[in-house]
Amino acid sequence: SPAAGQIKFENVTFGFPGAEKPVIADASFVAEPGKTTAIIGSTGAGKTVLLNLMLRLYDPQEGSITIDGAPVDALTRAQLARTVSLVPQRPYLFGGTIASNLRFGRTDANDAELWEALRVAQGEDFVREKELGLEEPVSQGGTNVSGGQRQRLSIARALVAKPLVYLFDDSFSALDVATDARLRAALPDATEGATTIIVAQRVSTITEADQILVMEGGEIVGRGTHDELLATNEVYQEIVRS
Ligand code: DGT
Ligand code: MG
Repeated sequence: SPAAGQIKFENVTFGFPGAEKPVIADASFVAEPGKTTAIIGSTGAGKTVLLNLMLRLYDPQEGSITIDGAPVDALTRAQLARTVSLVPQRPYLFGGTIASNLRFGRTDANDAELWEALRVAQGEDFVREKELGLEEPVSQGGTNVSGGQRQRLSIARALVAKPLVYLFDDSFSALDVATDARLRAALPDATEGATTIIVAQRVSTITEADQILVMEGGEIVGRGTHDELLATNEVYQEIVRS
């Protein structure tokens, strides 16, 4: 079957060398193309490590991770980078211009595509205000760009790449609630057909997700829709109350 971007974890266990307790313990789930899978859980629960495992920043000690049935460790890192775009929890910009940063994942994207990605990522206005627009210089690390702007450029960069799989690691919690809402309203059209995985802190970011995974201490302790988890899962109820 053609590449679609289905991600499957089967009994994945991962621990850092020397640590006595695994950081991810026996995790199994499927994230389907065209659907949004959300991951929520307290700090240190293992959400970032789970996303990083998909990109093979580390490899699990046990279990398997596949994309469309193919083990991720059978893909080259270049193939993986074309298939999966991660918006990291701490976005990184390199020295260059706004345009070169946005084209990181797909060098042949034209300016109209960059503007469209910026529109979705709620970054269009601040780039238009720059004297040189898309050609505005960015210093290494993005130190001449505010944290919120870095976040939006990082989201736009992922959109420009048009991958099969989007991983958003806590990409929306630094945005104010109104911007978060506008971005998420624009996102489904922009990512249509892709597999979307969103790590979130705010429940309001993920209430519409097709599937929510609740993580605690490296384990997936609940899964379902918002309404299902609200009715049945104590950890989720606690997150909603807090
Ligand atoms: P967050 O971002 O604060 O909401 O927390 P999570 O859920 O993203 O947590 P995560 O995946 O960064 O960390 C899970 C656990 O793994 C936590 O106990 C810290 C530990 N850990 C993370 N990165 C490393 C690392 O590079 N080396 C070691 N030894 N431990 C790490
Ligand atoms: Mg994290």
